[in-house]
Amino acid sequence: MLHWLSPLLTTIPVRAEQTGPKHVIMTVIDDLGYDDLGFRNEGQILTPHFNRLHSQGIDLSSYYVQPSCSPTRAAILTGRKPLHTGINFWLPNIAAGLSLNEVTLAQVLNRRNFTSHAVGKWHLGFHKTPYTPTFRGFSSFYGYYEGSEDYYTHVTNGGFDFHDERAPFCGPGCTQRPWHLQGQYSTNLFTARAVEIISQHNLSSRLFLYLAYQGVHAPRQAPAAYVEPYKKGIADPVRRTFAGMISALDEGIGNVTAALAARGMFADTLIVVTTDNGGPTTECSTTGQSNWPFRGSKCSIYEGGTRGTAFLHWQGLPRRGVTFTGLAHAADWLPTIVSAVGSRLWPNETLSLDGLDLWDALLSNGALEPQPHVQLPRPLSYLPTPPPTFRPTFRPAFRPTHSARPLCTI
Ligand SMILES: *[C@@H]1O[C@H](CO)[C@@H](O)[C@H](O)[C@H]1NC(C)=O
Ligand SMILES: *[C@@H]1O[C@H](CO)[C@@H](O)[C@H](O)[C@H]1NC(C)=O
Ligand SMILES: *[C@@H]1O[C@H](CO)[C@@H](O)[C@H](O)[C@H]1NC(C)=O
Ligand SMILES: CC(=O)N[C@H]1CO[C@H](CO)[C@@H](O)[C@@H]1O
Repeated sequence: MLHWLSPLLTTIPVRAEQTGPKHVIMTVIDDLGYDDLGFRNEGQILTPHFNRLHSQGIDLSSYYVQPSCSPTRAAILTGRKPLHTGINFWLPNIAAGLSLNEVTLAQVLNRRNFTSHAVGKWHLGFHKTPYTPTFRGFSSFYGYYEGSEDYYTHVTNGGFDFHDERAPFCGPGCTQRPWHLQGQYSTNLFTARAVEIISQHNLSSRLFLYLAYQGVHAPRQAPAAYVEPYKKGIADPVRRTFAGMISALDEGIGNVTAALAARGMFADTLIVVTTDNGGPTTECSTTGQSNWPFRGSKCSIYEGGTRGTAFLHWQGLPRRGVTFTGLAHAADWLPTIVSAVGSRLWPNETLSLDGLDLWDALLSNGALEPQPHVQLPRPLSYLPTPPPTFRPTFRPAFRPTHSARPLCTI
């Protein structure tokens, strides 16, 4: 796929009138409920690092997601809603994934001098190697292909699902299975990898890090040290362990921001934090989430399932510590981020988008309207669309060692 894009590498103009963030970190928290970070629940759960970014960033108070994970992840990465991606529900362990005709945010940013890495959960298909992250624009992947697993053994339904892929198009002969990491908590592992990516990033390109944490999806597991501070404050043992899972994530985001600062990248980085769906409470397997004040749960289309927590931080924001009350959806991130980094989409560069470019609306706190993604005025006649009959030439890298029966990994 690199071949048909290479003529573009030097031809994407930057919007001269605006200097946006240079790097982008998209942090996706799995199954985060609306009421689960400290700034929402009056400090019941201690999240100093999230709180600091939130208090100096922009809160999206009317932000919507799909009621389960794969559809939202597809929307974030393509700018398109389930009606168009065809990903309407979480993907069980079947021969399906995000269509190879879709163009991902990583692929879009790579044409604009970015190097993209993915860490954590994928859950957009793996039955054939070309559906896996390093074939979708990411130069590395460190995480799991399916929807959930044990945080320590990295086993789901009897199969070890942990892949360490350190090159683009990393198929057989390249993908590693890090068995030696069994026993280590995934929030620590994924944080360490994110910190490594930031520390090793060659600053002659821009960094896009898709950091899709496993936390706080079921199963309910947290190292004791993170749960300890809640012994007195939270009586319910379910919510207490859950709070520990959140605290681990908070420490992780603290480490990530510290790594950015150490590289001198923090001021130049747009950090987005989003859930993938509302917290599972009354439907699907709960880990201890709360969606207060909204009714409903993950797997329902009430606000509790679809109105998510999201905020963004960048030091260059003209207004910080504000709330954007306009409607926003996970599909808006792709055009919004392209705009934020000072670029525009070419005609036909992606399949037609559902998402809107919110960047000017966010910067003006709603004074300006969201825009359909603004295309460059001049069609690029030499930009081919992705070949519709792209045929994988690789054999699947990942052969599940367990049976192919559908997983309950909603
Ligand atoms: C954050 O960094 C500290 C110091 O390196 C480390 O001990 C801790 O485990 C890290 N936290 C996470 C969640 O990875
Ligand atoms: C960073 O990338 C540039 C351009 O590709 C290259 O010239 C340079 O050697 C790289 N630096 C390091 C430290 O790898
Ligand atoms: C990529 O960005 C770096 C740093 O901003 C710059 O030096 C380099 O020329 C850029 N490369 C391209 C191909 O735009
Ligand atoms: C394949 C495809 O979507 N082609 C479209 C590219 O954009 C032009 C307009 O710029 C449309 O007319 C084509 O249909």
